[in-house]
Amino acid sequence: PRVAPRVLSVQSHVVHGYVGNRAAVFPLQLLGFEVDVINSVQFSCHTGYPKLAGQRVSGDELREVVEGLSYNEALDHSFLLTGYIGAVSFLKEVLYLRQKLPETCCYVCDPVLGDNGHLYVPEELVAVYRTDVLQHVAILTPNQFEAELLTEKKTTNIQEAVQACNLLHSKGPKVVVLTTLDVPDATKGDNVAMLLSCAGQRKWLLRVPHIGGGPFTGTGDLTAAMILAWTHMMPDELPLALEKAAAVLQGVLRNTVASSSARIIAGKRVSPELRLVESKAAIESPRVLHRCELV
Ligand code: PLP
Ligand code: PXL
Repeated sequence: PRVAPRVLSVQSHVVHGYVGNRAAVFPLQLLGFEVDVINSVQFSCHTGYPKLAGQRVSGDELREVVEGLSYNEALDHSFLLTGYIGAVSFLKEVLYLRQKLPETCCYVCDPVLGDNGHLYVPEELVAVYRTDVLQHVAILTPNQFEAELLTEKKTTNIQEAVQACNLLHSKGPKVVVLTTLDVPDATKGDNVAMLLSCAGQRKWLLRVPHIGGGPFTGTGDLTAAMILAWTHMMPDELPLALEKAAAVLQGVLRNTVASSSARIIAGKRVSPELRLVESKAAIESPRVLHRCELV
């Protein structure tokens, strides 16, 4: 039997709902990955709910866990996956962890900084990603706003997005996926666009219909996990891997809006949680309805 690829996932834990590790771990396991899990926070719910409650893990506490894994010879993963990280001290310890993992370990980094022009981490994290993290990353999955922050350039059309990817490649990552590209020549109406870029190659644009009822939370985390999974399963067909990853998202979101809608909690609108468990089939066997095109 083939040995399952091993992923070390460092992300948020929420008790209720599906963001961070709660959005990434179950789908990766369904697809046959052995997932070890480090929780960077434990919150009751994601930050879009009216009350934020729970604990954050400090950089020192992360190091303690890493030293334990190292001593116990448990740092043998083929993938490191990181998502939302809220403090520079924690991000620096992630780099220490990276350095303790095998050199061949593929670092898949979702540089969670913000969305739609709005930062949701301290601003000093941006420079740390740019100068210290990118050089260690194999696969980078920024949304458009994160790519703009990392490149210090605005993106207003597909051509500028292509240039942003090339600039990001020059800092380390061999594969860059812009997980959102909200420019008119890419979306062409009410669609969601993504751009796949392998260093030195032509880019692929994927356009899928926008599914209303959101904005959803956890979609970026699920997207990064599915890009890890499908690029691993089809390394010679990366456009198809992106199509599969996007098809998972579309299947999950269709199931989500079919069975739930936004609620008002303590006067605040909260979008429905991703219906991951009910979407088992869509995760295992995504139906590709939309294909990439070369740009
Ligand atoms: N990712 C993909 C592939 C989508 O199709 C969608 C919505 O259609 C989203 C993410 C989430 O979009 P939003 O949360 O902005 O509504
Ligand atoms: O989906 C990113 C994310 C990660 N972790 C926590 C969050 C969110 C989004 O709201 O609240 C704790």
